[in-house]
Amino acid sequence: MPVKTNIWLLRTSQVKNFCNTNMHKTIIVGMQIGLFGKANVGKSTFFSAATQTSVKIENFPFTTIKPNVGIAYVNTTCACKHFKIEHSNPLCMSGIRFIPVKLIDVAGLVPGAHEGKGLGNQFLDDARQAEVLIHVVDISGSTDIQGQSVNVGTHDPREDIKFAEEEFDFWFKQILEREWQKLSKEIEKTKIKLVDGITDRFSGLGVKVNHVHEVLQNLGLLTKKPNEWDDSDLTKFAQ
Ligand SMILES: Nc1nc2c(ncn2[C@@H]2O[C@H](COP(=O)(O)OP(=O)(O)OP(=O)(O)O)[C@@H](O)[C@H]2O)c(=O)[nH]1
Ligand SMILES: [Mg+2]
Repeated sequence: MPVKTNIWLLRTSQVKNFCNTNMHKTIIVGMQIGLFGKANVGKSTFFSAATQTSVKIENFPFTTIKPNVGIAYVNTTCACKHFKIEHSNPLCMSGIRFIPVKLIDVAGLVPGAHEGKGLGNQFLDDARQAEVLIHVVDISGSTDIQGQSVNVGTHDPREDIKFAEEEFDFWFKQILEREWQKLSKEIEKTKIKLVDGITDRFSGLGVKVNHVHEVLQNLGLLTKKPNEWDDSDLTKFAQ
């Protein structure tokens, strides 16, 4: 499952000039980053700023329904500085390397999304290929738990962090539950290792073998037969 983390994308006028050329269209994009969080907190605003594209932004929940996908550039010091060499890579400007990443801005969440509230959480499928998720939070507390505008500082943003992460876990658990019986039978029949069976089955979600191994080990589930897993095993694994 994707790693939950906070990262910041840097933007400069140089990137803007670069994006105005056609060069970026031929660039191979490595990492995919998903933007998720409560409805109406500024996901699309961040997406628009980071990708320099114009998307729909409004001050009410569920403005975004279909995902916005674009390219943003993370900047870092280029290796040419360290090795003191000259080169003509268009992604390097004066020793600053602009690394293209694919950014995916999905619809917002509200509590109970896994039960179909708001737009539900199926759209997290759109972000399933992301290796990193940026959780966008309205830290000013000016949107209530449903994403409606309220006075600044009247809502505790910690509640948003908690529920959105829980909804993400519910989403992953629902996928696990859907596939678990089939996976159990397959593992029983083919005698493949649990860690390999899970990794193969959920590779479409960006699941990596080392992540699966680490989680199973930490939970003491490495040797437990999948058909003996109970609901709490699935919940802990999803988290
Ligand atoms: N004050 C302030 N307003 C912001 C900021 N970022 C976004 N907004 C405003 O918040 C409102 C919602 O912004 P969006 O970017 O549409 O939010 P979203 O999370 O994509 O919303 P949904 O797609 O509906 O989930 C808009 O009125 C934005 O102008 C910010 O950093 N500060
Ligand atoms: Mg949006």
